[in-house]
Amino acid sequence: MPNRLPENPSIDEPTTPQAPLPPADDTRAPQVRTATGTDLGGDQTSRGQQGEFLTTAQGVRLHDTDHSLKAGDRGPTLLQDHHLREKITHFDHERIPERAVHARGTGAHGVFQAYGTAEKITRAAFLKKDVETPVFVRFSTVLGSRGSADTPRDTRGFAVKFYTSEGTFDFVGNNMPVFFIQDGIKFPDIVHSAKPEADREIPQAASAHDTFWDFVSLHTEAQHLTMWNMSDRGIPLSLRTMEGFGVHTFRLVDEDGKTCLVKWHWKPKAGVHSTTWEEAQLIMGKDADFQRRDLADAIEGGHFPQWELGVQVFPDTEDQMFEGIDLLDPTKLVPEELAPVQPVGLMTLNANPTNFFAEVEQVAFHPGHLVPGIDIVNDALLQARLFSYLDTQITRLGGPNFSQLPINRPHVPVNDNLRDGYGQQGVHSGVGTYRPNSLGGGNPFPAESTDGAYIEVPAPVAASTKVRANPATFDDHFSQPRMFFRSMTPLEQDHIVSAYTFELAKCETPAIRERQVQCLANIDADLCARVAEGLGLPAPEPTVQVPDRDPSPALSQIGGEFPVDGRKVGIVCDAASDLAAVSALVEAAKGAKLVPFVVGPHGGELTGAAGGSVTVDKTFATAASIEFDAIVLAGPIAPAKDALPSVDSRNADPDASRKPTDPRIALMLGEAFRQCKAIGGLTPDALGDLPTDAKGVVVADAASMVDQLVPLLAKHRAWDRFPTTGR
Ligand code: HDD
Repeated sequence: MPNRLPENPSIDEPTTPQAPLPPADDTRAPQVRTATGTDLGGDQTSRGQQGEFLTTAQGVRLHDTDHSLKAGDRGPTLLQDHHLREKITHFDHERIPERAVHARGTGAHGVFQAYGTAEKITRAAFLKKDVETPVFVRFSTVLGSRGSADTPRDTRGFAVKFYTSEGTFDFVGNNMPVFFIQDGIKFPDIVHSAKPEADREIPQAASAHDTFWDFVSLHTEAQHLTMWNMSDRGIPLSLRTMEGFGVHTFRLVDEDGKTCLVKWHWKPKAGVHSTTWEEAQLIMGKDADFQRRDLADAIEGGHFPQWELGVQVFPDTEDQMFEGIDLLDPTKLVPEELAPVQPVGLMTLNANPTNFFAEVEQVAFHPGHLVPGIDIVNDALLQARLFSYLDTQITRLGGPNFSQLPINRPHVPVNDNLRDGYGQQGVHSGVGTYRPNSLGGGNPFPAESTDGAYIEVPAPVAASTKVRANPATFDDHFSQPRMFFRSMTPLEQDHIVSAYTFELAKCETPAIRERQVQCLANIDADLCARVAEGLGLPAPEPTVQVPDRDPSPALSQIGGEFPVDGRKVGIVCDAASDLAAVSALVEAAKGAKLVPFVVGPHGGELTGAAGGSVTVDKTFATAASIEFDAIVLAGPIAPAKDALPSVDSRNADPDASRKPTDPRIALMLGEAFRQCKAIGGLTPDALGDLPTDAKGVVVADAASMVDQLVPLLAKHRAWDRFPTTGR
């Protein structure tokens, strides 16, 4: 938690006026600029909170904000109480419309440092060697409303605002490299189908319902992204463990005007990790803010999340095809085996928002916010997006001047002829608000390429006829979902089978289930047969000929070892545990950059029966398996007096008090075991009946426990605990 209190705070309400506290170290956003890019100086909260006294919005000091003005202390409230009306009226208007999609999200500030490797393909200044550019990132789910949980099965938004020296560049991507539709005109259709159903507005933040599967089974170009959603990519563990993709192909242009085509990738340094579906559902019940909290805690704890930005580069050919893949088709990816991702820079998130509404809620991204050196292609999905974002933001942010909001202000001088409108913050001087003019001395002047002007690449436009149609190269809807499924490990395939079976079993209309099973038959016979079996349906024959593509092992997220910075370890103990060993383990975990949490039977200080003491971070009542990447039992854990009796046979054991029979701890341990998390015991009997020879279970003393846990955490989970779990 950020330190929100002064040193040695009194528990009583302060009586002496004090200046407002500055933001905590991890919540210092970049400095506020005016609409013309001038640095306002000072702290970004300074305009919101100044001086030590409470005032009205007009700056008049207030004597009382706790009582409305009444005709006698038992009398009616007087209409003349302006402070009452100002306070309530402002409150009544505090909420703005949530985003039509991506309403649920969180954000952080950071910095992007370029390696210089992209200099040969783009003139973009922020990609030149060692240039550092401030960024603001917003991660989001797509379907849920603003107050929905963080961990539903869904695509995640991955939007990055680069405040570059040439103006703002927005990367508005997702954690999946493909999209549901090939043309933006279908966006309202996919969103209407996936959002809660129109009659009862259920289910919230879930695709497991009739209208979604009705649409994707009829509109088969959606099958590829649907496959990604049904895979582990649809349930990321943390925002820190997600990849990001620009989805569309973009055109880069170098200093000499030479162009190439690219696809953007963000690769998390922490690796790509997901929850299991059981875990995701537990999290939704126990901590709706799980990923928001995880990101903020990691930044506050100094475990700054990092992603490398990379590009797949393709020649800018006339047909814009690469290895038989149409680069204008956003439902297709290019396997990394065919075009490796080349790193061009590193992003580090290092500061939490100071004010969630001002920054995360009001930030406005737009895929058309481009800088010199980056241009677009004729992808019909992207072209519709170029219209949609500005349009929606005018409603959401109450008028056309939202680029003047602190979080949206460019970090370079702005000199436009845009004037007036709701929410105008600038006090523009002069009358020459048009071009050409002589009354303003001709200002502002158009810039040349040599002045850093953005000039569209003069790409040829094929002479053609007006049509509402897709090219024939967009027709194949099944070869890439097939490639994706066949690129997965057996474990990941199990997860996909379970996800389809779960989601389709939730559909109430049999014809929709059957139609989707037919789509699966076109993708892969084994996948189809297994899902059909789970649904109690026959597995149909394919109806279309689908070309086979080589599998792309890079699509699998199982395997590899990653840094363990910021991974969380719960250390469960009670007064009967060796608390000196617990303290030693806490220090050793911190030394390995892990985040230890002592879990004890009650809050405050825990004193050991044999001496020693530790501060409890979470209690048996509040801690849950989902909060930890690894759990260590210090043993012995006695049954809690207030806990429900366990059905576990160990209760009959006369030595039960020496084993972790507290039902809450038994539940936590059982879940962690099923979720293939690393589990440790500081003594041989600390784990009770848990099989200590199972994969990813270690018994070690405090001195060597961390050395044993780190390699397990580096692999994320001991997936080999259950050879094929189907979980
Ligand atoms: Fe979109 C928000 C990503 C297609 C219309 N989109 C939004 C956000 C992300 C994306 C990350 C949240 C930005 C934030 O945090 O504020 N959208 C994508 C990607 C797409 C995509 C990767 C396909 C490749 N979107 C897309 C289409 C349309 C939209 C085809 C409409 C034609 N998207 C919107 C929107 C949103 C939005 C309705 C809602 C809030 C906002 O824009 O500002 O305009």
